[in-house]
Amino acid sequence: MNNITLEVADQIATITINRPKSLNALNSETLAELNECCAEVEKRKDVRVVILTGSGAKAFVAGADISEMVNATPAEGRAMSLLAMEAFNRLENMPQVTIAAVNGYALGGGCEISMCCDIRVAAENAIFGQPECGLGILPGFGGTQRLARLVGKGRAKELIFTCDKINAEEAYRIGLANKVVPADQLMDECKKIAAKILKNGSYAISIAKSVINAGLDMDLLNGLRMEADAFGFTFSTHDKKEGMTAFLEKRPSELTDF
Ligand code: DAK
Repeated sequence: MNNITLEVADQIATITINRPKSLNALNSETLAELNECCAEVEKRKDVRVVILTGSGAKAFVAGADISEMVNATPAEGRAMSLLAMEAFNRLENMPQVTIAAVNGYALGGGCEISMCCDIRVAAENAIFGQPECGLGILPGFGGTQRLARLVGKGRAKELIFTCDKINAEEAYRIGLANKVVPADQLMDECKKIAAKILKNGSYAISIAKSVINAGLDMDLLNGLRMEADAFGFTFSTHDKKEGMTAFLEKRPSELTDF
């Protein structure tokens, strides 16, 4: 792969978007590679948490690649959209927990890709924004939908209509970032969060993730019914028996399902 690197250690996969000269802008090749990389990682049982980041000290992802889009035809735009949709949906629905380590600019498609992750940890120098309306387009990698679901309709509209860029603290205040840390502590902090997640049942977490994601598109009653079905299902797992038995026997549990 030319634009994506993958490292796996201690059950954590780190996926790095690696085009620092273009501030990690997403061109078609990068989107295709990201899709391929996520497809590989989602099958790996030795990976339980994924950290997504950008290379260099300046940018997470500065958006879709404007130099590729400037002369694209509607058909090329559509092809790019389908490619991105596949990659972004795959990232959002991986069985593993995904953490975006936002190490600088997260603009346009960069903000949108961070929102496909389960958790966003921002470095103090992170800048978020949806500047598409200033380019004569609108957020097209899910920004109009995912941003509104994360921060509410009013704030999403304000960000999209004004094209304001907001810093990490503001992103934290409105619920776009889960946490803000000094830049040099970003990866350590993500790994600390990963370590907490790894102590818990990965299979139960993956089912909880799927129920949360699907439930956000349902009415409450149907979401609760889905939760009840999934909850019942966990009573069939090794981890449920082990987790509860270990508690009653006052010993640490060994949760191994995934
Ligand atoms: N695309 C291509 N190149 C980019 C880029 C981008 N998004 N962002 C930065 N670069 C390149 C710059 O052109 C420059 O290249 P050289 O001139 O060195 O060759 C290099 O990265 C360094 O950038 P700057 O010189 O501009 O660095 P500064 O520190 O001065 O400014 C900045 C940093 C992040 C504020 C600035 O680069 C910037 O404003 N970048 C553009 C941010 C932006 O507007 N992002 C949103 C892109 S639109 C679609 C769905 C969705 C989308 C597209 C299609 N379909 C459904 C088909 C999404 C669209 C977007 O994300």
